Amino acid sequence: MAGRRTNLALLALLVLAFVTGLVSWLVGSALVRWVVIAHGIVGLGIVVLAPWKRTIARRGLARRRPGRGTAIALAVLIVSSIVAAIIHVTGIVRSVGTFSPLGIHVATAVAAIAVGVAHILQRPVRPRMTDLSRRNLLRSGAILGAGAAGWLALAGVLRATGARGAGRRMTGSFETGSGVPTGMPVTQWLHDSVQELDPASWRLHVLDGARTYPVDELARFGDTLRATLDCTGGWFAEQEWRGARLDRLLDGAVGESIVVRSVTGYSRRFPRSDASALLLATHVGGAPLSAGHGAPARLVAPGHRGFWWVKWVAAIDVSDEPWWWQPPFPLT
Ligand code: HEM
Ligand code: HEM
Ligand SMILES: Nc1nc2c(c(=O)[nH]1)N[C@H]1C(S)=C(S)[C@@H](COP(=O)(O)O)O[C@H]1N2
Ligand SMILES: [Mo]
Repeated sequence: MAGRRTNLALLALLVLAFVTGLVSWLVGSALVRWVVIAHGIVGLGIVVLAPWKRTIARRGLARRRPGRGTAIALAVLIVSSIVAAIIHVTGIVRSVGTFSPLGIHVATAVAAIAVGVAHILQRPVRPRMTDLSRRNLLRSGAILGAGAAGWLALAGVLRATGARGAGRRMTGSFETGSGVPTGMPVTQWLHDSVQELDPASWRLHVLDGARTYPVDELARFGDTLRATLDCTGGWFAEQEWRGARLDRLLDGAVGESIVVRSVTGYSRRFPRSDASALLLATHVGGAPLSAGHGAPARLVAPGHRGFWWVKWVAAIDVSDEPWWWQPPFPLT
């Protein structure tokens, strides 16, 4: 049955799209380029299968039975997600009210995975050993090949038309306010709110408060770093940051990981050996940080997506837990 194989291929592509999408937020190194490209190819592979799935859906819809609503909801979510993704990629529309095409893409994709599980439970497909035949593997290769052709065609059209989307970073983010800190969006991960802290009374607590620093003392370290803040919301900015390197603040402290905690409770954990690459910034672009961007001090974590760049830092400690002993994404 061609329908069965199409459904199984869709399942594989959906899982791969979901995984590569999430991994593209977790990888900070240059490897992210390949993850993002793989994500695009897999996602467009789903579009390639659309004509076959349309036939299956039409046949299925003709037989009214329970599970129909789930199937239709899934179709609406997947189509919305892919349309939003392509709008994001072109850069033609950057916001729809308070939403961004990328935000809509990810939200509908996450919802589609949940509804997709229900759809598969209501319309089960039993895999067979022969699904892994040479012939079917070649067919899978052809789907990915068509997805790759689609990806190249889209990239070519963007370049030829000079669309904004052609000039994005390897993560897919758009340049916004490089060298102009006031031009950077103020972004919170989930529901933190901007903290207005009094720099005169604020203190950084290091190593369980064994060392405390007022903001001007941190600024006097004078360590500078050019680094790119790249938010998973789809924008990035390169700035000149100034403050104190963590290897200087943590000099002599022994442990597996460094925990950087915000006054809001938001925190991230890094390998102890990363200290010299991390900066606790008090200044950006030659001026003190604004409240929105994390004053009196915020972390600068080159090679990590924005959600690692803890704002309104309260404390920096070392711990015996390994750095990966934390949720992959912040939970607040
Ligand atoms: C892009 C994701 C998918 C969308 C948008 C989608 C949508 C639909 C729709 C609209 C129908 C017809 C409604 C009905 O049967 O009542 C349907 C039927 C069906 N779907 Fe999906 N589906 C998707 C993925 C999958 C996957 C991954 C599987 C299984 C691995 C699957 C298995 C089936 C089966 C077995 C039917 C019934 C076909 C028939 O009875 O003729 N679908 N799907
Ligand atoms: C059902 C799952 C998903 C599908 C079918 C899907 C599909 C797509 C498609 C077709 C594109 C356009 C690719 C291109 O032309 O370059 C895209 C882009 C993108 N998706 Fe997804 N996606 C899914 C889930 C996710 C998730 C869970 C995330 C993040 C957590 C994500 C993040 C992104 C990003 C950042 C882009 C822009 C990449 C670029 O700039 O090329 N996606 N997605
Ligand atoms: N305390 C705290 N720090 C945080 C966040 C947050 O929600 N709370 N959001 C992070 C995210 S997702 C990003 S992209 C950057 C954004 O920095 P900006 O607002 O200075 O542009 O801050 C990070 N630091
Ligand atoms: Mo972010």
